[in-house]
Amino acid sequence: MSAPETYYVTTPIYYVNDSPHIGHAYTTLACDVLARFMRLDGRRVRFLTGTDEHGQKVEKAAGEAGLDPQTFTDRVSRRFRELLEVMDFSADDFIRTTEPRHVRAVQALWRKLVERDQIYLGKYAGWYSVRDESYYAESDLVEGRAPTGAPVEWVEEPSYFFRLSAWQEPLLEFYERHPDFVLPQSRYNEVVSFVRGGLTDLSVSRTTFRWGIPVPDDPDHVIYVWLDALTNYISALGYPDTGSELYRRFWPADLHVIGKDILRFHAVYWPAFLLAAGIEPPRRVFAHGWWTNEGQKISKSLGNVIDPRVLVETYGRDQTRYFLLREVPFGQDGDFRHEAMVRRINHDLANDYGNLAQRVLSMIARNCDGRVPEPGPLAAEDRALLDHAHALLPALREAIGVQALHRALELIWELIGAANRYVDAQAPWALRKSDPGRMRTVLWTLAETIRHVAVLTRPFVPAASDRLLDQLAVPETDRVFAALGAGGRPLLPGTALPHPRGVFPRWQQE
Ligand code: ME8
Repeated sequence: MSAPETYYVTTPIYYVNDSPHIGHAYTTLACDVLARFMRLDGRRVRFLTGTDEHGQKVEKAAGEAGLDPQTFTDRVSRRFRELLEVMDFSADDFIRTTEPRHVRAVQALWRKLVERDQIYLGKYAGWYSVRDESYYAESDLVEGRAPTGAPVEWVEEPSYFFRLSAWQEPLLEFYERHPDFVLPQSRYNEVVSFVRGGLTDLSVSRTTFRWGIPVPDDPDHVIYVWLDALTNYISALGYPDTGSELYRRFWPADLHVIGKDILRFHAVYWPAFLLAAGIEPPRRVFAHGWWTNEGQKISKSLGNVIDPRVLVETYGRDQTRYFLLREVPFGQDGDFRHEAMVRRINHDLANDYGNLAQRVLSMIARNCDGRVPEPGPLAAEDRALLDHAHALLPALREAIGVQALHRALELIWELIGAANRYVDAQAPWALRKSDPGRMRTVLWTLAETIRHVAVLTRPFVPAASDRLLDQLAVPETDRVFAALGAGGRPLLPGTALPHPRGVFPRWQQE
């Protein structure tokens, strides 16, 4: 047998100056669904997340909390790690930029860049925003502020520079050869036009604060936080040990998922650093949109930050996961609204999906002695529904391949809709007396369809899907995509089923 295909997916590493909120949960959720999907599809997956702990912003936040930076970052980083459990995230590794493995990797990358004459010592004079951890040209400023609205300060200091300007042409060629390097397409266009506009060398060290990784052989300087942070994607694979098993297997990454705010760093600087160091760039960067809260920008100062923990306590974990990925096409901005959440919970989950399963399983419990019924010959309608179920996986692979997570859910719900129409049309309850053999065929067809749905919803709503698969007595080893489709492992007639219980409660106003 050939080795399984691999899949390496990463989240941004989150700043520890803030506690985790809906935006962080959203990015990691998308990666979690992709990672789970690929694992179920038989791929060997590496799913990385972590925290970005250096820089002036974190140094400042620690000072405000009256703590030294290491104690402060230990504390906040833990909250991001806890988020994994809160949201049922299946990350394989959690990297912190204060870990020795990361510091070693960043310094090695720096040395490699120096060795290849990609870094030189110069003088930096210009505008810097601590909030954005970013430098701005005079021409970037809008009414004396960064284009993001962040305040900027004039900075003059000796600095090392990365020869970014030399990478304009190679980057443009790279984008041309990889037209899906950045998705959505509109973001790709933004990146290309930014690079076409010209690149200037990038200041990659600072002397005005200490909380960072020292420049090798010149410890007055610390390494620019973005060069430090981006390197996490390879330090977690063991870089500079490029012969390590992890590195060989998983680099280049299949996908970096990020918010649109940090596109330039991932789609311009990062591939430039890598090309300059002779390392292959990642295969894709997907930039998703931003969430607002009931129409308002989410910000600490407005006091409207949404804590994922509260969402999970209020609405349920699978419900929150479903809502975030279904409500908004992945890549576009979204607005969090309580009403929309309740509608999704009650319509999509409780009515469409939950009721379908509950109705079918209760009929089987009552009329088939609580066992998987034995089907007779299949009618055209039965075949049509099963064909639809069998065709779903290839359609999902296509949607997931371009990170169209909302589309994947739509496709699954199209099958759920077809199954609901089929129950109504076949009316198995009416067949109980008139044609019990036909009733058994209909119920078997439905149970098989629900099995497909439950396996395919596992990446999105893992706990509820598994409760449903428990009720269908599907063994753990069969809860994978290889068990689906025409050549799969259908439900075995006669298998005893546990007593059915609803898996998606309705949301009730207290
Ligand atoms: O930028 N809606 O970290 P960060 C959707 N450390 N997503 C949101 C969001 C919102 N309202 N707010 C934040 C950093 N995000 C760097 C990254 S990577 C090498 C270094 C998400 O803590 C979104 O994914 O500011 C965004 O890119 C990320 O949080 C920013 O996290």
